[in-house]
Amino acid sequence: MTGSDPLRLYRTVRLIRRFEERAIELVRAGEIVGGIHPYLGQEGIAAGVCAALDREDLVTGTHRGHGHVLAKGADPARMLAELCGRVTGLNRGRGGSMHAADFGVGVLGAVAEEGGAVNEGMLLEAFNLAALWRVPVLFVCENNGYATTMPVEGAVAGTIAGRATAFGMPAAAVDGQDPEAVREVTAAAVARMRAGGGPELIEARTYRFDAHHTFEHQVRLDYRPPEEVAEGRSRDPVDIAGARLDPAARAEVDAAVEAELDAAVEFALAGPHPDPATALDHLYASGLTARTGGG
Ligand SMILES: Cc1ncc(C[n+]2csc(CCOP(=O)(O)OP(=O)(O)O)c2C)c(N)n1
Repeated sequence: MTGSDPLRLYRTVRLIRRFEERAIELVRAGEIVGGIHPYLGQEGIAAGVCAALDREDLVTGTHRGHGHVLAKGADPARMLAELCGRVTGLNRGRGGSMHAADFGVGVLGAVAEEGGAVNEGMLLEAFNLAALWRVPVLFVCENNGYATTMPVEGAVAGTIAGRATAFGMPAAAVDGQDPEAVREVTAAAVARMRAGGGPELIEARTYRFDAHHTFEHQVRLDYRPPEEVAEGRSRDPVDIAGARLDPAARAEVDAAVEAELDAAVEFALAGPHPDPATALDHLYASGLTARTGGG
């Protein structure tokens, strides 16, 4: 489905927003161990990109990846159970926040190894081979201005788009706070790829509304001036998408999302934790078994 659908886009950004807020509550309650990297503020990108993809298209995400999994169509209840480490989770509670996968909706999994960050040589190697072999892969850079506490200006020489164009790949920049704009630019790139085109890059400019990681809620790092945070938060993808709906339709979506998440929290917390005796299960592909004793 690639046509414009304001209701669907709003529903997705609202679902991700409230999912993340619920997940933060569950971190505080000790139900999600280890914390999360909240996607708050960046919802418009996952929503816009995935609205331009088919179910069969494959996506892979990052450590800040809950929004990608939800926007691609995974069940929020099973995703939340995964974050809570329950056997009812998408990956039996073994992937958790940073490794959630759902092959059924084309989510290969989040990858928390930062090999794709724009200053890694690995990214340039991937760009080179993708361009050389004309692989139909869309690279989406969610430029939120920071890597943890490091501002992009202090770490990135040249431009992000320039890294792609150096390999002959088309590159587009888009306002990542506007899910419809993201959907449009993605749909155009995907159409070129389906017609035989090679890889492309989209740099979606955005702002991380919350902490790099929930651990930051306990320690003040003070790397972003309050005026900058206020300015960043003033362009909220939920409001931008919501303003395109009739207020009654918006309220209806909000209520439906809330009911879905109430049920998701209940489902997540009702699931059992994995039996410690099964800790070594699923570590090896079939044919190999984990060694549990000496020798
Ligand atoms: C290979 C590797 N080195 C270091 C880390 C630790 N780490 C986790 S998130 C992060 C910063 C990522 O910044 P960015 O790619 O800009 O994504 P953002 O957090 O802004 O979404 C780092 C260094 C990691 N996950 N993997």
